[in-house]
Amino acid sequence: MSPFLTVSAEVAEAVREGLPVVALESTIFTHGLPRPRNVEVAEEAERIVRDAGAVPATIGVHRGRPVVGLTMEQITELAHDDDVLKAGIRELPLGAVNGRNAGTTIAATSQLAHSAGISVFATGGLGGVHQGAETTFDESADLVALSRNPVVMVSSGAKAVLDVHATLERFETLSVPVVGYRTTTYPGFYVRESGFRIAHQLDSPEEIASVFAAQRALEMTSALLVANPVPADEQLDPALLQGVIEKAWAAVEDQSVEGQQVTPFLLDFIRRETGGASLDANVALYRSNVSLAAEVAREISRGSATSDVMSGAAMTSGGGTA
Ligand code: PSU
Ligand code: MN
Repeated sequence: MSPFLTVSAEVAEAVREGLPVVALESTIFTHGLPRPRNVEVAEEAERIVRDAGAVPATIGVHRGRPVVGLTMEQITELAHDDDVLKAGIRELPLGAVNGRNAGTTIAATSQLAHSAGISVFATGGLGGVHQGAETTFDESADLVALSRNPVVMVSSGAKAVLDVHATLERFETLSVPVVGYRTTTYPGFYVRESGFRIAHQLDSPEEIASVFAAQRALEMTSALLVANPVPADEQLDPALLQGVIEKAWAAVEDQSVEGQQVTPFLLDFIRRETGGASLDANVALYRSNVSLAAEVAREISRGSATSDVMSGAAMTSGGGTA
């Protein structure tokens, strides 16, 4: 075991045996959701994965050390730590000196998941290009990380506060495939539709697993982004959302919020402005993403078991031409 990365025994064994594993991030509960709902959601996400027959791997930094497969105790500690940091990839090595707890962003989580051999990851909404990025240069490190870490990434689109059009353009530049799950409209995080179309639709966990297998066989380093809209009856009122987002950005300007604080500030502002309705939508879409991710992980696991059998068969028949 490395002193700089811990992989829990359960996760390490599941990966070794090719069992289905789903990675879960921690910034969503350290910075994205308020207490006490944050711990409940983190716990529920693990339960959804287990009930679907897969192994959850919640990823975060515990007392300076990146951990793949946090225990419930460690999750609770991070969720209640008033001084918890937000760790993108570049913050990960600093734990070796500061010894602090940190929630890992999608960028950092995807990197750690891939290092641990996990190929499916569920989250709420992706980071991306911020409004006004042409002058602030504020683009989430999630973008580059998703071009480098081959995982199936299930989300409900880019977070509503972002410049979604620019974010989709970046995914194209970075050669990151984006597919809609049973839709050709890119989802809008709290709402089902962002107003932007995507070219490709997949309709089942089997199809997602097949595309991912092809992507790996073609030696692509990027993630496969599966965009899964929030369930229809749980979306936020789209008319309400637009006005609130504008107010949220005005507040960022007014209060000179910068850097890593921007995203958590916006999410919290919207939660207060919508009287908690955005939080309910966020939790609902997260549940639905976790459950789809677990199905995809099972499919990938089944597929790799079958291909092992098939290549074994090909070998015993002398790699015959039949
Ligand atoms: N999705 C959510 N809530 C969150 C986030 C995503 O539903 O809190 C977090 C993710 O960890 C994502 C991060 O990686 O916000 C993006 O932050 P930034 O824009 O600073 O890169
Ligand atoms: Mn940023």
